[in-house]
Amino acid sequence: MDDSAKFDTVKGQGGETHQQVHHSGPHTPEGHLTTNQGIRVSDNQNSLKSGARGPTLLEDFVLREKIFHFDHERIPERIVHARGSGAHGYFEMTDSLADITTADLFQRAGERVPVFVRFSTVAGGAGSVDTPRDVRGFAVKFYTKEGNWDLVGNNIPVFFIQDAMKFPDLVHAVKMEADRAYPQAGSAHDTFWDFASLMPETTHMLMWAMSDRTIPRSLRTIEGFGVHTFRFVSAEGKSTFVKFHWKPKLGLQSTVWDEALKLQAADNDFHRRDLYEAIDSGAFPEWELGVQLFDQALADSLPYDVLDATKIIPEEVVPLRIVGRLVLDRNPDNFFAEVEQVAYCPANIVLGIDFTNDPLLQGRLFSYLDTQKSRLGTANFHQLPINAPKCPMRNFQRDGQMQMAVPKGRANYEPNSLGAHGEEGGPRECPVTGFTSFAAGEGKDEQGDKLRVRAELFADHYSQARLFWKSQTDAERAHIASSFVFELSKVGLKMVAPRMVANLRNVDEDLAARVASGLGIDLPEKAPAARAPIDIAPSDALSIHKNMKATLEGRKVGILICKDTDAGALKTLKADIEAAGGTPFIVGVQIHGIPLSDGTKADADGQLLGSPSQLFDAVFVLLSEAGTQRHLKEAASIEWVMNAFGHLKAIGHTKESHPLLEKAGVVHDEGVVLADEFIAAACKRYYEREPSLRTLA
Ligand code: HDE
Repeated sequence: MDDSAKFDTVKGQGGETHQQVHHSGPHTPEGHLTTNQGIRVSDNQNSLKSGARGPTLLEDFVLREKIFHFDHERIPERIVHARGSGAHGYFEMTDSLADITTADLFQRAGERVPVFVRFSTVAGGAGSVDTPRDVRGFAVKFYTKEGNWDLVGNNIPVFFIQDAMKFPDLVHAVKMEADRAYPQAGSAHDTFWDFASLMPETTHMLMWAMSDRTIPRSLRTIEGFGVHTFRFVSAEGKSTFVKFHWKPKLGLQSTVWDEALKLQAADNDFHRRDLYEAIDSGAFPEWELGVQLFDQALADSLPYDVLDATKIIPEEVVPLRIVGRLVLDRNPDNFFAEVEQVAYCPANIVLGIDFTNDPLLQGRLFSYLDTQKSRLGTANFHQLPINAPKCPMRNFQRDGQMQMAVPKGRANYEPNSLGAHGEEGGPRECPVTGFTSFAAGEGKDEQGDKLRVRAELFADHYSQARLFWKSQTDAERAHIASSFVFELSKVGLKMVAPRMVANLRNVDEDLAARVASGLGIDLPEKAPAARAPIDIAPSDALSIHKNMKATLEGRKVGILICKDTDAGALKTLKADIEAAGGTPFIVGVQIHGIPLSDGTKADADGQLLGSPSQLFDAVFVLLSEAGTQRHLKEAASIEWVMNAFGHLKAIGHTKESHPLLEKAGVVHDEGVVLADEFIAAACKRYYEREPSLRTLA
């Protein structure tokens, strides 16, 4: 039904005017607007006044309530990971782990568990852009039949620091600087690199952060990692260590740095929109869940510590076992109620899963519950629909601000004998099915005197940074070295860049030399290493380029058309893109009624100025001869083509469009093709083009 409203100004009896509204919407009692007390509202346009031009009356409870509620709409944003997007979906077990864990969700292959997932950037505020260079959060709440399990991970398998004690320092250093309140949402500034260069344990994570992992093309093309080592516990009480990995069905795909920068101007909500539109169109994002399973003997045999969150276990050492899939198939109904109020907590675990002594994880077990109280204002935040478990929940906790539940009876303590007197005595603990913690402590140094120390192998800060570097392709190495140069070039404190390069010499001499030369500084002396790095065999899983998929599925193709674009060619191109699983997006100088070659008219999906080519995975220039002449004088069209080329994308074109490509500086290579080769070409990016386009370190 058309619910549109029309405003009219009408004269009252005394000659005064009223702003009146005529609704064509429903006039059923359910359709009536009310106050929060359920009082029907007669006029939602005008406040109550004493006379048409007289003072507004304090007694106007309708106005006061409306403004009062509005004044309190905001809640504190998350201290980190404030900018995020979320979706509902399900996790489906495909390979039972019943022999390894009693966790209910891992028992029966084929069974589904509802989930809510929130992706985020780390450093920026809630209103910041989606595409800065930053780690992405990947938090999953599983509403299992035996309680909620939150796997609160990131898209990088390691972390900057080893001990929770350093987290506030790390976050203060990376967020906008304390006195000037900039830069927003980026690590390329003094305080971050000052801290990082003084903390060699950050080096491994810095390698990942400077790689294209932190400038993903889409949230649908990132991996996710639980980061810490957790435990599975079997029915016999046996513990197996586990690391969790999410692998995207679409493969990995990142942008290039110049593209990420330009995306910040083109679309602040690039990732949020991409996720929403994919789900809305039925192209449901999907990941596989892989687990690395190992025992204490294997952990003891490794040259690094499995309790150290700055270390991975290469998949070549402990292979991934794929046990399930995650599908996101429903957008939130309300962003605030769901995405903003969802309260993840790594301490939310279920029977069959347990923690380890990772000192970073242990700190997180306190922090998340604590922060929710300050964000959501009450200890009863678990009652919000997005946070409440979908299985029975009962205990003797009572009262508190915003208590929504209405517990019945006298029994709010235990033990009690009220049940015996014909009253409801309330729930009781169950030693058989209740959560029991793994007795733990079987690893070296896992028990002993109270000490403020770190375990011995934590002191190796460089071996895995080196492993990461060695596992990259040449193109990826050039991006990593260039990112170090970009970020350190933004640092004003003179001692920081040499200190950082001195650390990098422990990772790889070539990397350090390239960064020093890119910065134009002398190679500093190598920093002393707390523990001499060792060589570890490279791992293909660490490279983005070795894990990309040549596909158009889930990708967007921009098609630039003009007044007399060939109608048949446009139709075929759109159909071919759709058949390959991609989304065509027509771009025109004007958006409505563009006359095509056969006299029919087309509408564009976006106007040229608002639809620069960084929004697309590949582009097609579908111009006529006359159209090309007009576009040669259109700066936005020249940039459209030039940036598509510079961002290493496939460019399809008509023969007639050729002069525009020339003017944009396009050099013909494998990715610059006519219509018949376009679909195959559009499935990938052309990284080999890059050295001829820009100076890389
Ligand atoms: Fe977090 N982290 N974190 N973190 N983190 C928060 O919790 C914290 C860490 C991660 O979408 C906060 O609800 C400490 C590692 C994600 O809502 C806060 C330490 C990893 C999210 C907090 C860490 C993460 C958060 C802020 C070191 C990857 C967003 C608001 C001891 C495994 C969740 C909130 C969402 C959010 C604390 C380290 C991931 C302040 C103290 C390691 C994905 O509680």
